[in-house]
Amino acid sequence: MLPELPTTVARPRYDRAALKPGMAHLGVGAFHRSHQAEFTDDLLTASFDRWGVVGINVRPPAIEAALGPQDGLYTRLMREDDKVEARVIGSIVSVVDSRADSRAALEVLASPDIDVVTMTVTEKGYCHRPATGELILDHPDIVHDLAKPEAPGSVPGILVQALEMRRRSHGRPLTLMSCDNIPANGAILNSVVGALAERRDPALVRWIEANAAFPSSMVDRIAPAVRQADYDFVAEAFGYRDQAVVVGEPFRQWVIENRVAGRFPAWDRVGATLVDDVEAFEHLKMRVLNGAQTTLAYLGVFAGHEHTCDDMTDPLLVRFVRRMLFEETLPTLAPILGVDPATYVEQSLARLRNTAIRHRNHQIATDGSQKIVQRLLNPILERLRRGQSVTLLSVPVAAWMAYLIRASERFGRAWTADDPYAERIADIADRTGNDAKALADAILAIDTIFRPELAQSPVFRENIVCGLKAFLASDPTEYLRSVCEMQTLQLNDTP
Ligand code: CS2
Repeated sequence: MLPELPTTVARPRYDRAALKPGMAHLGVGAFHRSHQAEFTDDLLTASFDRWGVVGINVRPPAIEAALGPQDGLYTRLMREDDKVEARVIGSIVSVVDSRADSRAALEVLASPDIDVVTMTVTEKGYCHRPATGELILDHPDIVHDLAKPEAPGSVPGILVQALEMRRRSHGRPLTLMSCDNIPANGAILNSVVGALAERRDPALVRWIEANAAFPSSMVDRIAPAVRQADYDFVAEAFGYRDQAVVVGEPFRQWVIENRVAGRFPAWDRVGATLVDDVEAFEHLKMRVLNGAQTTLAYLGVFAGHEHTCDDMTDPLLVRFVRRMLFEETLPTLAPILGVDPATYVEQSLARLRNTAIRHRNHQIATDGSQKIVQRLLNPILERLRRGQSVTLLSVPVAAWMAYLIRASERFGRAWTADDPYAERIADIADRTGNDAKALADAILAIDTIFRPELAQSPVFRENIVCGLKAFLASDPTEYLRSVCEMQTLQLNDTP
């Protein structure tokens, strides 16, 4: 338990001892603790019910060590420039570490007390092909889970086994809700779970169809990896050590598809929005806010900046990103009643300027292969199909390639890149050297990321080659400046 709290730290205002587990969450990282767990804490305050969260980690970090001794409690700091607000969140009732052995996690997920499973397991946790959303059947974790379905290690494998256990023991329905930044995340989760279940038992497939729901959801709050300075801040400012502090910005948003099976928490009472179709919200968030973050991350690394908020002090980067969002991204978005896209862009850029949120460019650059499809490539493909320019949106795609190329041996290992495709692209770079055209050809041929229709577009290809040349040269600023200064963008005549 945390010690006596100073009055400056808000605490749960409900009877925590009476809180029972009603849902589970896979992937209790900084994001979950800053977002869904806080919404749930708000809900418990507004209308107490059996909605305690059991946190499960399938991958590192080990949460039992941090949250266990604190009885699931932790401090959530909300920061904006020099303002800080602290609050202890009480919605996580227990934590289970499932990294080495999934038995305890399966027991929780199969329990009749659990009505909802939410998850933030990152894009690659779904073991799907980013370009198409299909389960990768030869993914090593999936190969393992197909051979040993009762001792699964992957997220789809764990969920399928839990569903099978529910079917056999009590048959209660379950809502499984992805909160990851992938488009149609509910449909993707449904598809990877369904694909594994199909290989197991047709009766299980039918049971899942009748008893499980996979709503999509769009989640938003910037909550970077926690730094030592954050732990120290809590100790100095409030007088206690908390091993599970999280830091987030004031902004938060949660849009949930209204498709549930059984009991479901009324998060809409505390700020979440329930809608029939999440797609327009997902596209808005992933293409504008996440698209800007990814773009700034790569360009920021090349410019020698450390964090997003440092990128936002660089006039060239800001000019580029604003122009990209207004000219090429916004026209790809479907209108949303009550949302002005231009205001959304300005609000997103203002969020990225928050100097108290130390979001490292290298953190956002992580797993770029899993992020660029929804953030950049989908809007590019839509524009190409309509014969519209893609000059600006192609720049961060070339920057992502250059980021992985420059991490290769041949390019002097400028940094360590953390991406499932890092090795493959480093091999291409080691083999190919500095020939931008050959590099572009080899990388665009990776069809799990680039759909053939996109990879074969001469306009897109040409943009990528130009961008690669610039980003592999010592100073890409001239190139960025020239892109920013183009008066009118060329229209593509051939998609
Ligand atoms: C970021 C996201 O690391 C990343 O990929 O773009 O974590 C981003 O901060 C969140 O999606 C904001 O809601």
